[in-house]
Amino acid sequence: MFVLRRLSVISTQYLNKNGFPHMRLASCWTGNESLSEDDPEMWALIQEEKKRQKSGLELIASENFCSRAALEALGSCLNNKYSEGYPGQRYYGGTEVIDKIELLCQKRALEAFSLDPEKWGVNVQPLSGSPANFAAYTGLMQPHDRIMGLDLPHGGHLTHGFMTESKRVSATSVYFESMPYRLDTETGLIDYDQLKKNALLFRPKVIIAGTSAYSRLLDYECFRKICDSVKAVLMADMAHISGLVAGGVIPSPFEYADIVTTTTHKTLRGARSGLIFYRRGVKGTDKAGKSILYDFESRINAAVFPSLQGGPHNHAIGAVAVALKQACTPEFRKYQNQVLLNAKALAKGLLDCGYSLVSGGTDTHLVLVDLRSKNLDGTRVETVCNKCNITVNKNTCPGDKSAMTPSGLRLGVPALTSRQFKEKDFEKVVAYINRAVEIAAETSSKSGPKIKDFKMCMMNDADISLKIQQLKEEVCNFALSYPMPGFDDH
Ligand code: DSN
Repeated sequence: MFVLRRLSVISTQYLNKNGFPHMRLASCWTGNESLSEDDPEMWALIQEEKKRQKSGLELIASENFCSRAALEALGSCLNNKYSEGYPGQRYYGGTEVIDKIELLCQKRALEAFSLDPEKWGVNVQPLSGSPANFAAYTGLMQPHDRIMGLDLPHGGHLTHGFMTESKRVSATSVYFESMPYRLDTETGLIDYDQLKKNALLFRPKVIIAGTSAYSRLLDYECFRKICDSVKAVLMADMAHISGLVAGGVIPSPFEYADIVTTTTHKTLRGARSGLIFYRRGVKGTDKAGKSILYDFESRINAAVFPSLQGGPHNHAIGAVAVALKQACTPEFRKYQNQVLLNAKALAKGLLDCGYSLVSGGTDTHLVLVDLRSKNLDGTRVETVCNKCNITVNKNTCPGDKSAMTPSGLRLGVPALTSRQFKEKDFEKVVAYINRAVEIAAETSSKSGPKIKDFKMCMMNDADISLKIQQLKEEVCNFALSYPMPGFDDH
């Protein structure tokens, strides 16, 4: 009776159509049923997504396939534990093991980037990249302090302060005063001279060296000099490239930055989470020869908890620790080398087919295709690609006016490299993309000016539908012939 009364008070979702509790709940729910038994609907959706991932070409630059080992930790009992606070100073009991896990994750994070624990510390609790960035800003600045980041339409990230003429879009621009820096539209490279001039006028407290759609290496030394000229903190957001940095195949921001943030699931190939690294220890000496210490540690930690977050996601922290161990292996370095080779092969293949790339090529894991020379836009090409099992994203290119129909297509190689793709395989990938672009061009020539017309034409024109179907089947067979990490084969 008690169970019945409690249930009727709590929610009618536990009652069947006659108003009685479901049999399982009325008896004793053990919670031990498998997903397929307990929730066949969700199980089927997960199978559907698995199939989509396996049978497609995943070219979203920020995505990757996490290892089986990290996924195991992610789906573990660590999910069950609250542990507000930090190792040794928690607000909950029963955190002895969680403390060990968080400390292990911290240790591995420092090792993965070859950092001396006397000079660097790390907070492993941010839930992802955007929360990590906002926590870092909150720790470093007071409301309305000034910040400079690469403008979103020029390859920056929302959290780097994006705002439009009429709207402060990102919370970074709402709570802080943001001034963007941009690319030189001729070269497609960051305009450091203009950044320097504007920084001298704007006097920001923080300058962000970070990107989400930029295919070239950042000049961290130059950022450092600019920061020093205005006494700004240099914060590197290495979310996209942190795997390449850990693999030692591109320059590291740690030599020059004060704070470094990252996600853990892009090139780094871990579970979805975020990290904030901060300098600690001795910063310098004062006139009397006394040591001046960095104060980032307490500010960053307080910003993450208790200022912005509650209980850490211990299952994610455990899974990130697994991925960080993997990031210290020779195989990981080899993987990151292959990422660079594949990106170069992709860029070359596209250039050979007559595509324009912003900045003309790549030094990293991604390329940004400018479709204006093909009289197309990213939205139309993304739509066709999606129908053909090629997953890409539309992206703004410098000079674009609309974010809804931008002229660029961002393509990244980390996920397919995790499926053992090599340069030769990317030649085929280019051929498939090129066919999708040709279908988009044909559809565009046959349809009206609106995206709605384009989509209607894709569906209703028999010739185009057939071409899409043929390409989809070929792509599907091609993709299925490669292994997929972390998946059971059923
Ligand atoms: N969503 C990520 C990206 O695609 O770059 C950044 O948050």
